[in-house]
This record gives sequence, C-alpha cells and structure tokens, in this order.
Amino acid sequence: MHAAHSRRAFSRPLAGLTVANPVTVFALLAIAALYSYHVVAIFARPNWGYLPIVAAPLLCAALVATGRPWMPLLAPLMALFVLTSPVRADIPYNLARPAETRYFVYTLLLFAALGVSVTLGLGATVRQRYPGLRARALLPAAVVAGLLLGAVLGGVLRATTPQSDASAEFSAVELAALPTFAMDDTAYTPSLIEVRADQTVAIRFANGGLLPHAFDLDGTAVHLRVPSGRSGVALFTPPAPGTYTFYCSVGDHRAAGMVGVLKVLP
Ligand SMILES: [Cu+2]
Repeated sequence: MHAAHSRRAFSRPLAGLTVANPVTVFALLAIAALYSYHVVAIFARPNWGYLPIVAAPLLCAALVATGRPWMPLLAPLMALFVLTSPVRADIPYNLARPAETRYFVYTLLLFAALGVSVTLGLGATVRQRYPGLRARALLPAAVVAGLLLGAVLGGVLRATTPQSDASAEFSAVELAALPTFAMDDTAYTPSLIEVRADQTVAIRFANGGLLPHAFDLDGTAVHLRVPSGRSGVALFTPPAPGTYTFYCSVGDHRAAGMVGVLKVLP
C-alpha cells in the first residue's frame, strides 16, 4: 500500500508528460536559439540586455520538460513576455524589409516559434487536465494553429506599430549623403535639428547603441524605429515654424533623456 502510493507519487509528474510537451520544449528552445543568434549575428558584441530573453525560454523549457502540471502554461507566458518587451521594436522593422533576408527569415522563424509555444503550451495543459484526449492526433492541428497564430501576431504587430522609414526611397549614394544623427543608449547626437519650414526634411538615424531606438515627432506622421546596429530615414514636411520636441518612444528612453529639439525656421 505504502509502496504503491510512493510509486504513484513518483510517476505523477511523468504522467503529465504528454506528446505536446516535447514540441512545446522545442519551440521554447527555438526562441532561445533565435535570440542567441540575434545577439551573435546582429550585435556581434556582448549585450546583457538580451540575457533574460535568452535565459527565460531556457528556464521555461526545463520546467515544461519536467512534465509537472501547469508548467506548459509557461510557454504562452513566455511568448507574451517576448511580445511586450522593448526588443519587439525590431520586429516591424525586419518584417518591412524582406530584401534583408537574414533578418527577415529570423523574424519569421521567431513568430513561428512564438505561435507554436502558445498553442502547444495551452494544448499540453488541457491534455494534462483531460488525459482521455487523443493528443497524438491533435498535435499536427495544434502546430498548424500555432504557425497561423504566429503569422497573425506578426501581421498585427506590423500593422499596429507605426513605422515611417523612408530608406527605400534613396539610393545607397544618396543615403550616405544625408545628414546623419546618431542614436545611442540613450541620447541623440546631435540633439538639435534646425530646418526651414518650406523644405522637406530627410535625416538618417544610425543606431549605434545596444537597444532599439525611435524618432517620434508628435503632430506629424514621423515614427521611425531603428534596431541596434541599423539605420533608418525620417522624411517629413516640417510643421509650422516654432520649436518642437522629438523623442524616443521605446521603453522609458524618453524619461531617461532621449529627447531633442526640432527648430522650424520661417
Ligand atoms: Cu531609445
């Protein structure tokens, strides 16, 4: 009696290890691998800001792999964490540039992994509650639903994040000739832009920091987001003569002093 009880207690976590769990673990490992790739290939230098976003999916994968009840819910929570962290600022930028294949494919794979983490994590949790479900038969449907969800999430993020980069309207030579402002963690250099009211403004912003940054100018349609190590072009007609504040809308950068002044001369 006592032996049977301890055997049941011992095997209980493993009994919760359904066929959906290994796929959920795989999706979480894929998120960690993609962000590791991002750090190595894009930053090519240590970026500790990405440590939680690499470590968290690894930890979640380990916990889901234990097969303990409710642990698969960590997978959709992980996806939520990624989608609400400041690094999401890179996503619309990359999705808008299919020609930059490396970043574009990386972002597509990231959304595939995020979507599958959500549906499989939820699916594994339901399966743990209702062991009678035929998980093996439902697995392909859950994976396909995850890929679709990833596509929808990517589309929604792309559509709801304003991005007004005009780089595509300039040749490489023209881009190099544009006035270039530096974005760092967390300031613009220079932080004063002087323009004439009757002239269209084209400014290139080069992000040399480790964080994503933005150039936002209220009252205009200018909302430029620039990932670390990349650049973008703000192209706009100046507002009426006067003095305006521009700022970075990523995270708390504006409060941290990432602001500048736009002077529009008559
Ligand atoms: Cu910023």
